[in-house]
Amino acid sequence: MTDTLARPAAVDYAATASQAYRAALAVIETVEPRIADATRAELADQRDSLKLIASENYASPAVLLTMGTWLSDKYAEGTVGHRFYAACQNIDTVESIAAEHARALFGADYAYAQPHSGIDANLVAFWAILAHRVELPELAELGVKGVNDLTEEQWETLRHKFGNQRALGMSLDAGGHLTHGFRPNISGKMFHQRSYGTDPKTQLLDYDAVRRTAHEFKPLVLIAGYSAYPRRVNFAKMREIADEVGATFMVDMAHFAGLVAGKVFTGEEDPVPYAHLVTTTTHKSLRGPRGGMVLATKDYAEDVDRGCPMVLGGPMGHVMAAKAVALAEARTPEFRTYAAAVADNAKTLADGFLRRGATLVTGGTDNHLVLLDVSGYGLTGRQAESALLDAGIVTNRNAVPSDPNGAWYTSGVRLGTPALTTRGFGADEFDRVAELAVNVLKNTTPVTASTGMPGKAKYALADGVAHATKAATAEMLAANPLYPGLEL
Ligand code: DSN
Repeated sequence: MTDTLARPAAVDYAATASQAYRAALAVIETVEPRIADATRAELADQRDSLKLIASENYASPAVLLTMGTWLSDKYAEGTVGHRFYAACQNIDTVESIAAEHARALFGADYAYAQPHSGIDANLVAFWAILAHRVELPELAELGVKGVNDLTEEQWETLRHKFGNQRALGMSLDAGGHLTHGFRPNISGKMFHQRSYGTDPKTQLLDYDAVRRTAHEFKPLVLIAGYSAYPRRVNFAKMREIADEVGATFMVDMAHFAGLVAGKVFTGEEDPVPYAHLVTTTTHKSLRGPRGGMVLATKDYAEDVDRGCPMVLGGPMGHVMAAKAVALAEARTPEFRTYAAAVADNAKTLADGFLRRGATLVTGGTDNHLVLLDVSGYGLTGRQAESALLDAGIVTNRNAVPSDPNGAWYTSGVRLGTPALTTRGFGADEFDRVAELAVNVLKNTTPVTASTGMPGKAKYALADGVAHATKAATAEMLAANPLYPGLEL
């Protein structure tokens, strides 16, 4: 593990964390031993697993320990200094420190640390945009102060406008995210959505095509950001397009927030100077606690602050505290080294696949993930995901552009480097991961099921491959322990 246990402080970090966890588990055990057991089992499983899920990571013991306190017990709906409950002074302190670190780390005008997840962060941003762009100007034009002052006729007009807002985001099969206006998420009901894909030949973002669609569709919101696009985005170009059509520019940087924080994405690849609003989760490449956050320009700050109680339940003081600790960690030189290694390792992983004849969407990567097109092995993404898992390699299936197998079976497998880089994996290990994964895929054959979906659901992995792969990964995992020195 790279840096999260190494502290030149007076305390022995690993030994103290071990004591803390042992004590916590002993206390939990007195009430519900099965929960203590499951907690221990999860650590053992994570230690033994080759985690290549691009959206997962390992938060430091400092971050994790921060979540286990009585800050959880306080209701604090509202914002710092303006709460709907009394006695919120310590939650005010915690939320202010989290926001202070976020503003400094990302160079943002405003930071809102309350969202409980990425979906929540996006909802806060969407409502902020609607409030900012639609409600207030429209109400002023109608000469009324609030929604309750509207006549039935005025309300009808406004209601239709609210129901017909347009959002333009990246298509799911190109790597976009459900919360960017797609039907299974509430954003698909709040907005009329159109998506921009990628160039059919290069599979890269085609800014001219985005521009053409934006001019034709005239969205209220232009959304950039992805969960399965293995490349960087030029946010200056996207902002230019948003400005041309009068759209608010929103970036969901959940996947690559750690690369922005670690200054791997700078200049036009850093969304913060270009977007009106930037949303993120805090637990992916940023390596914090599970949660979300919104960064905004001054213009949108007041609207973002309406997040709770507009769409969020009471803020979680213990998680905001952990966000503050994680953001403090992300401001260290060690985190920059980590972020650079995440991107370098992804390149090594991609090169390892390409050298062994695999097909990668866009032909490579320049962020933290690679998207492997497994159709060349005669497999669906689902078969490949399952075979890799049988061999101890944890990935997730993912659609590729214009995927003939749809979003359930898919033709792709997504792999990311943030988690294993935290464990200390470097170039040698990631090249070996590519070698092992290719070997598994080459030794997997699709099997036609007797009922339903022929050839899509079943697979067979050649004898001995799973065992040999697990043995090889076990060696790498043992050499790069998760939370070294942490003993329960
Ligand atoms: N679930 C996250 C991912 O895996 O990319 C995004 O929401």
